Amino acid sequence: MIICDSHIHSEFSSDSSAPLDSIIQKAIQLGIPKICLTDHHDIDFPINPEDGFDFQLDFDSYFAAIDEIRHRYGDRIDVRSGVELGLMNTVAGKARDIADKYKNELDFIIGSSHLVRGLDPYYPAYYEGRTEIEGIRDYFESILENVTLIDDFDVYGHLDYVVRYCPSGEKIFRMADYNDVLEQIFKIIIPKGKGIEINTGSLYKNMSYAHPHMDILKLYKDMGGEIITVGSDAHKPEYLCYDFETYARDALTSLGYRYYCTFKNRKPEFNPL
Ligand code: HSO
Ligand code: ZN
Ligand code: ZN
Ligand code: ZN
Repeated sequence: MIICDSHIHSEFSSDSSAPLDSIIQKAIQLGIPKICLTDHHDIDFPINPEDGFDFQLDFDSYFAAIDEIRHRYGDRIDVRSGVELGLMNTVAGKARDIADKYKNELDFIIGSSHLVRGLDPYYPAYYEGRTEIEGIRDYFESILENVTLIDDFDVYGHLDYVVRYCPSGEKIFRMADYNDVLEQIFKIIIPKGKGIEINTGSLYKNMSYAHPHMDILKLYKDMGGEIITVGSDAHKPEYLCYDFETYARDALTSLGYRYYCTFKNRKPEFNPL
């Protein structure tokens, strides 16, 4: 059984209104002994007037709330504190500052791409003036730049997130179109000891597979990668551990993975699948 959800959002994220308490109560009800909270902090995020979300985390209030939760529920669940750090090639210094400043508080950092050169693939303008394949390729190329410049993350989040918002949907994705750039990404992150995640968030949205595509998970493994975390990307308690046993475990074991990781003090722990 997968006993930890390592990608969760609460009301400390702009795009969630789930009280921390409701998430922890749900986790206890599901019977998982540990959980890692990963609220959003997107460095240099341009506020979108459509929703007003700024994706800035108030770290001090967040850590204080986690402390309080640990006092309340610490005898029933191990609550870890993480962050989903939105990365771009222009924010290397700021990412380093955050990881340094909170080195005693942060158990885990997911590095994610929510923006490519300031553009959010969530909005259709991302594809203006180019094909979908070019837009997807640009997403992976920007990840390659990020992982070349930035070390302040433990796993890279939802590697093919861009596919989720593609106008023609997941059927546009063909591994052969991006194999070279994905290989370059893994050539950089694997020797650095960095992982990737399997993110089941797409499964309760509009996709038939979790992030990233099985071919990408396979490539990471074939190239020697061993660090995989499992997260639901839930922004509401009801999605905690979504499809972990019915999808994620089988997907990983079918590729030959025998362990998944959880993180404490920025160090991986290997748990049998
Ligand atoms: N970053 C969000 C998606 C989003 N982008 C909402 C803009 N608004 C995924 O957690
Ligand atoms: Zn979000
Ligand atoms: Zn994300
Ligand atoms: Zn997330």
